[in-house]
Amino acid sequence: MTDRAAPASNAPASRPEAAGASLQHLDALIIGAGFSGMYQLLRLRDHLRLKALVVEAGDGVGGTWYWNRYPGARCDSESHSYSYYFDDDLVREWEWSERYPAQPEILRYLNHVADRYRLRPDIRLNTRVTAARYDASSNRWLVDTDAGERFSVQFLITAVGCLSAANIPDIPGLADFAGRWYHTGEWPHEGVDFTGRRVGLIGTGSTGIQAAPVIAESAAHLTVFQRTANYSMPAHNAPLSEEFKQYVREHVDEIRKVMHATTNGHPFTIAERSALDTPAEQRDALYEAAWQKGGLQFRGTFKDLLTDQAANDTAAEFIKAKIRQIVKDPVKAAVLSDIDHPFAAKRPPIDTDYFETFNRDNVALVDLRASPIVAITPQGIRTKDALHRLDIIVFATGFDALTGALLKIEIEGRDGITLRQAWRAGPRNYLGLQVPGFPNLFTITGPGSPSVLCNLPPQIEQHVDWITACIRHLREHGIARIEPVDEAADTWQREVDAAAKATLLADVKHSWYLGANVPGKPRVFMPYAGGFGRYRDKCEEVARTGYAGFRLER
Ligand code: N01
Repeated sequence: MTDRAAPASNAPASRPEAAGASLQHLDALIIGAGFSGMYQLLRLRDHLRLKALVVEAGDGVGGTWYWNRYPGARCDSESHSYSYYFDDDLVREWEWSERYPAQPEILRYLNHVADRYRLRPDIRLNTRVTAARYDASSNRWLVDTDAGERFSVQFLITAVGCLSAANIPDIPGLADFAGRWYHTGEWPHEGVDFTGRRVGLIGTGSTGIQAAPVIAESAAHLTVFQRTANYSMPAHNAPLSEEFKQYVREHVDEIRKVMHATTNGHPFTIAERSALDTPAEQRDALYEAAWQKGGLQFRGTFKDLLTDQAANDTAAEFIKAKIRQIVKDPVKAAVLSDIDHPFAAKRPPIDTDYFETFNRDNVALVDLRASPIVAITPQGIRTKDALHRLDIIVFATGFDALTGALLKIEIEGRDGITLRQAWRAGPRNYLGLQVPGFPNLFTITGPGSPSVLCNLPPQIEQHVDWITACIRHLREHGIARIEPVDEAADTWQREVDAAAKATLLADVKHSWYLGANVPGKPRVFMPYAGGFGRYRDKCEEVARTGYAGFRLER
């Protein structure tokens, strides 16, 4: 199937000249031109023939991959699965060069998609949505942008990404720092030259672990500030062989089916065997094989790694032993392997020479648990025990995940209730797709959906397809408004909680899955941990039964 026969653009052709310009009427407005916004545009415009527009703050498409240009930025999902699968021709014609695609290649891919499906005329760049208010009398959303434009739309769809609102810690003295500082998620497009510089890197999540080895290569000196030690497995990234590329071209349907059925939307399954029922020697051999293979597949070695602490301990001990083996300095090795959470209960990073980097003469490690940051001074970072002199500080401190980007927009629903007020105690919605009190607002990969626990492109496609089918249903049945009922949202919230509690994920108190990385954020486990396959089934059942749990009004 191909979507190439797109109609000509049907959105307002150009930006009205002045602020305060007249209201522009559309069927749907989509916020964000990343993986989700672009696919949603394609579906609404070319399949439902709606008048739809994407509004995007950046000056290019790509979303998260437009902004995250930090050194070493690379996807942890394998390239052949970090792709759209809605069009077999697209899968077959695009050739990824490496097992894990680097940021520039992903951005090229997304630009290719924008061109191939002629999406650009219906994407308004350099424009940020600032506010959206639901007007009950007209059943329209009134959407304001920072360019002074106002849109009136029936459907408002957020495609703002789960990890797009940068979390910059409020450390006293940052404004006085004499050097330069950057957050990895808002990286300068011209790059940063570390040559001859003393660099401080705060954060050892997936991003910090990718960035450290690359920064260390060009910087005069790198100090890694670690608050929480982390597991990481080697990526074993490499160019893709011609045989593998051919395999992908010939197995598109099979790969898609595996991704749709598995817990995390990856193209590999979780083994049926239990870690505890496997003799220790055999177990270690299986871990070793998974370590040599590399990547997130390590999680799939045994079925009980995320549900049984004792099973998890076997994987944790294996990885900690690897860290101690790789890192030569016993003090650094002890700090790096002093990990206090179960393996994969926080998002496990994968790396290229992360632990090896600490064997370099120009790399130091600061244990912030032992010596916390007190302040940033003009000269650098002062911890309880020392002043670390720096020219550049890199914040690899993550994101206000899942809710941050949504709450940056002033969204006001029915009866004047804002999303911020509705979510004061944490996000509450139905299926991660719709919020009670906010009719005709859809949140692609919102909290309450598998989202960040999943390889994102398949989860995005599933959400976009569901939203598209839902809007088609509304139109075909003369329904003007859809909104979840409170009971459905409450029941779903309980399911999200129960799914998390059935795993070890909910026990990690310092996890951003719980909002713990952002001071003052409600501590609520946000993504749905029941598995992508189960979640898909649930969404399909809801649609099949005439959108049970939603109120549909003419
Ligand atoms: O962010 P993180 P990330 N003082 O929140 C530390 C995706 N991603 O950008 O654990 C000192 O995981 C914080 O410490 P702690 C992927 O889903 C995808 O690395 O909170 N330290 C932690 O070490 C990933 O999971 C790809 O105690 C502070 C680090 O900063 C997600 O993005 C590639 C601090 C933040 O780690 C987020 O990863 C890269 C403070 N005040 C990332 N505040 C792909 O492949 C925070 N930290 C698609």
